[in-house]
Amino acid sequence: EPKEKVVDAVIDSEQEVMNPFAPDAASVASSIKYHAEFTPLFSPEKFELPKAFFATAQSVRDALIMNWNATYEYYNRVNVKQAYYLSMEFLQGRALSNAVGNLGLNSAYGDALKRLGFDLESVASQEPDPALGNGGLGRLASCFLDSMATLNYPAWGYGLRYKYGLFKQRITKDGQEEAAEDWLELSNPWEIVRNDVSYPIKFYGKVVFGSDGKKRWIGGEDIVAVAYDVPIPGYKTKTTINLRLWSTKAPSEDFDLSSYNSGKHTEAAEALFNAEKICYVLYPGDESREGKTLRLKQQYTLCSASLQDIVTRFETRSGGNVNWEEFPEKVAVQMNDTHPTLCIPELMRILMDLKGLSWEDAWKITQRTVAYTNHTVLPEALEKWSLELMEKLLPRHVEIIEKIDEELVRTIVYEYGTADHDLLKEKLKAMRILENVELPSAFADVIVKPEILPVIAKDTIDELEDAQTGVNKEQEEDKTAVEEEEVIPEPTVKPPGMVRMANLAVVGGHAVNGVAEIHSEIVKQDVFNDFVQLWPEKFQNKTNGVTPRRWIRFCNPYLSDIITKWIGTEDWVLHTEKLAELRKFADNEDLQSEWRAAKKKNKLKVVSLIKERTGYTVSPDAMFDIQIKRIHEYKRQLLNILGIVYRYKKMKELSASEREKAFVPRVCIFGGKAFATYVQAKRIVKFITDVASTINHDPEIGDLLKVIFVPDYNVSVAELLIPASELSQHISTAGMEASGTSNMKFSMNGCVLIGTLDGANVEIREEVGEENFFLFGAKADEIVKLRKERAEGKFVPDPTFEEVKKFVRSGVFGSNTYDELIGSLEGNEGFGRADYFLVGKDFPSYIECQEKVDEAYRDQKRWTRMSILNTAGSFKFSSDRTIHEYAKDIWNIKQVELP
Ligand code: B1N
Repeated sequence: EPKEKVVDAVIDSEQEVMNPFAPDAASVASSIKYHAEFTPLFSPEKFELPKAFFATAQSVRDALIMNWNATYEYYNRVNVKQAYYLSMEFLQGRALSNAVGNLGLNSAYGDALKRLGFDLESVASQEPDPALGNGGLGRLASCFLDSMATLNYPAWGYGLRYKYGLFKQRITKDGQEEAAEDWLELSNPWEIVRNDVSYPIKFYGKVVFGSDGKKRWIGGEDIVAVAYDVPIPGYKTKTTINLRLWSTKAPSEDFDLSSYNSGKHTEAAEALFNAEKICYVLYPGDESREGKTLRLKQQYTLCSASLQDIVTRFETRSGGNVNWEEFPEKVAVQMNDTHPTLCIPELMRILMDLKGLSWEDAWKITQRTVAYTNHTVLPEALEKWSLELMEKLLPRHVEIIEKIDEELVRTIVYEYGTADHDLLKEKLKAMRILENVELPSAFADVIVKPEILPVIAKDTIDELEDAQTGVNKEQEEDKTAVEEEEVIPEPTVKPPGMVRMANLAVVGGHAVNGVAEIHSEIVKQDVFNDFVQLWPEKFQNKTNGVTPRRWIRFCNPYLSDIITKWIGTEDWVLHTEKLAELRKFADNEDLQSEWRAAKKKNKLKVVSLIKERTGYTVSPDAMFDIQIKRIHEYKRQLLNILGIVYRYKKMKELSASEREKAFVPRVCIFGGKAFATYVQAKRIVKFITDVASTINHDPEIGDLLKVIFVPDYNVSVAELLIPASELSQHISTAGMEASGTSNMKFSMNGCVLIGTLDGANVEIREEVGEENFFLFGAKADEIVKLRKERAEGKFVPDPTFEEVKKFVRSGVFGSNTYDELIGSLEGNEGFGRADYFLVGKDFPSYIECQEKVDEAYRDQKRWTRMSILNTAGSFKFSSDRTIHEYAKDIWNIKQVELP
């Protein structure tokens, strides 16, 4: 540690301005003052917290730019193979503390700010939390960037610079309300606009033949994508990688000056708005036709701008002699879910139409370059685009997709032959990229004997139509019977042609991976089973991970100090397997009491947060029981809140002294946003807040039970809640949560999990030991059978479940009887599928499991041991491990340390 010089905080030499990040407090203070004065965003007369934040960030950014430049220059010089992570979402969270921590400048910045009359923590909390993502998928992308930089992997992220991030959530008496999240309002100190890095993006138009006989796409609408770079520092390394976010604008000539001068102001600016609106909001609602077009434009903008940039970099680094075959030796493109799947036809188009390669060569290169990560098996989340819409917006890409589909059909016919029609039909139905589209006529001549082609084609189309309209064979037969009697006219509407993005991603890439072992198995055995039979070698598992920097070291300094003290080194931040050394101290009384004290300090911070955000006062001595994630029926916040209601009912049945003996005091905390148009999810939010206001105001209950819904859950809130958690809930219907990543963060922070055998829970339980995990509920392989029984009315609900529903309906939580919510658990008329998520089925085992939780918590020694063993056993879930696996098994890139 450099000794501090006591100097007046003024800019006293040229040297300090030029070198504002020398790690001593004096020069840091000068640098902050310099930025407050010379790169101002506020007026000069006052120096208050917001200004302190921006000046501090600008000062840190100087260091990041220097390291960014050095990193980029070196990668250029040695022409390394680079990986590119394309994602529609990056959920970065605040950057200041993370950057200062990664650079190892905590004490320098802390001291410097003290001299200027501030403290680092309050300065850091001024930063808006950029929410360019919805949940786990976006946060995973951000954890990956941290690991790539930390491990010195030459890798970049590519995304979109949304003007408005995920909406701000307000909780009112009517439930959730959404407001725009204007995170750029005061400008973003971390981004660097690259005015020299921009690419044309086209939409609509038509395909023509050029004079060379090659196809060309003439766009009907032209916009420009401009690069904004966000430097991503690694921990204790000079390597600083890049998150390049695209922003869209109209070409400057598109402003119609003559319309403007003639008073038509809105018309004059129409083209500008049309281009800029592409990057206005993250995931705009896609119910309307407009919404859909916009989302597709966003996806294409990301793919086209990024690939143009990547191709340009490849050409530049190749010097005068470009050898396209080497492209996959220099470039790996990872598609974060199917959202960037247009990368496949876009790279094909660039290589063929612009670089003159043949289909065969372009296809080989594309396949070797791209890979696809699947993040969900929920059928409604598997992306499909209307062929008609896509044809209008991207005519050349649709030609390419049709050709890929045709080649796939050829492969399928070749593989399965034409002898077994049923098998062939089934395969075509499951595997084709195009849905509800006739078989390409071309393949008839090559593969299939002409006389049987029409048979296959017609039957296949019939089946596809059935699948689209959801009519199954038995219903079909029923209908025919009715038709014979009543002569109902044949429906004439043909189901619309669709492009199945996941099938395209599987066919066009060289690797497909799931995000936890159980999920990857479901992907192989179920969702993409037909493709596995063709190309088993493509399919892999890459269990997710989270960065231990943000998710332990920086968010939980109290626990970090204890870990470092007992392990004897801080190396665990980079080598999490060292956390396992804590195991041998799990029963040590000194460690145990330090461990509990740290938890208590973190809980006290949350007590203040809750007071500030909700007005409720909660006791730091109660167990903190937390469920924070997007609100979704499959995640079963409803199971949690019904469990709480049941607990409340039981409490009310006892006398005060019995109550205190029977129950461990709990603060049950929820956080999460519901998609704005997801009605059932919003009802769940409303129900939780109603239950909260009844219980929290019940004087008989007091500190024995409190229910808190923390509004506007985001990364910063998670950074406070997770370190304070003692029990956390990961209770999805088995088989539905691909992985989950907060489960990993909780476990790392010494929180014990209650959960089903789903996603990464399975592996967490294996690692921390089954006695340190509260397991309940049906298993993934039982779900289909259970749902069938449920639908056939064979399910006999447990009395506890009937009891809790009756209690809710009795009006304890206000006049509302929650007919839609409770009805959905029973499959009543108009309330949808009968308890599709099996809340009723799992309810008794959940309640029983929660009783075991209480019992374990009463014995604080046992509980603390479980807590320590969670941290100790969580080391596998560092995103460093995940990134090493991607680098080795999919990207084939090497770590490159800067000289
Ligand atoms: O991805 C996470 C997993 O840990 C979660 O289990 C999984 O639910 C999440 C469409 C998604 N899957 N799919 C999405 C996000 C945005 C969108 O527009 C789908 N998110 C997940 C990381 O692997």
